[in-house]
Amino acid sequence: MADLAARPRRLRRTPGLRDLVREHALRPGQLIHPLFILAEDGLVREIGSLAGHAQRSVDRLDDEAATIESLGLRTVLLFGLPARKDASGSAAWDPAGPVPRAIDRLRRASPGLTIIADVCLCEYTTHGHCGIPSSRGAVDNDATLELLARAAVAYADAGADVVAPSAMMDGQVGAIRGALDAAGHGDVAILSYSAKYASAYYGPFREAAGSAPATGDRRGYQMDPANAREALREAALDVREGADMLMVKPAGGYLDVLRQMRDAFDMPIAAYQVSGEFAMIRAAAERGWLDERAAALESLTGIRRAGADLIITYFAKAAAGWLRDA
Ligand code: PB1
Repeated sequence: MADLAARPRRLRRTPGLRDLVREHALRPGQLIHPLFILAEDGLVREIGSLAGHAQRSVDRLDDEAATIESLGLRTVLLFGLPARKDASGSAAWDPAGPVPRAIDRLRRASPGLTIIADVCLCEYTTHGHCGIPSSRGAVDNDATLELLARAAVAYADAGADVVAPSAMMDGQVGAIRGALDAAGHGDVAILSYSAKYASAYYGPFREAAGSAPATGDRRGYQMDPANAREALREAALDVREGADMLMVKPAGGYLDVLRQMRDAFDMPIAAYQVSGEFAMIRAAAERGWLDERAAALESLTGIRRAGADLIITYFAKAAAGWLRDA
């Protein structure tokens, strides 16, 4: 045998040694499960592009909530699918809308769940943009702030623990913080989508939520995938405006950004493994090209290793089951 002082393979020799020195682990409690909430009653509609996920009516949430909790998941992220849309996205702040009603139902069915409500207009607008159009056709940043704040207050009024502004409007965190505090919701936290990129990986979500922009794209407000320094600037602004948690989205293609944000900020950082990231692994597995469990857990471990405290993922239920059975 060669006389080597260092043999890193000594600590890979057995499963026990590998477990002993493993540097990062996933916990179900760190995983956040997205839910799509229908305004209409009595429906569960499977989402073809997001296998295993469905659009659910409020009155069809109890069993899903029980399953989520039985798997050791503790947090859900709600997206509303209104019965009607308009140019201002007014269903977003309707107290009888899908998200406030879902918050109320989940609060009663599963009081132990942490409920995060996404705050954006794209699911609620006829044009599909995350804000309202200006006279010049771009999204009117400052006019949108007041509407986002109105929606956030509606979700806080319904009992949300956290609101998550995903519209990528400048000043959205400050506007929402101010509105929540003025409405007596100083204890409702803000998870800001700080570094949200104009990504090509959102397609399955847009199909699930009917939220694709009817014209143009989101490059006038979401970040350029080529930019990393800018993400730190966005995060610093969100911290200054009152964000309680930060986020990088998507995750897999942005682990460098996640690591830089982790190293720069001490607060909780979430990463969003988006619909396209999920669909890629799921589709390859369906074709027998990848082992879904191994590939999904490897992708989530990489996101955790890069610095995410919380991971929003469409694999949350599956991963919780795999981790339990590991
Ligand atoms: O899983 C996903 O693809 C998330 C998509 C994300 C939800 N917050 C948005 C992406 C987009 O359509 O631009 C919706 C924007 N508010």
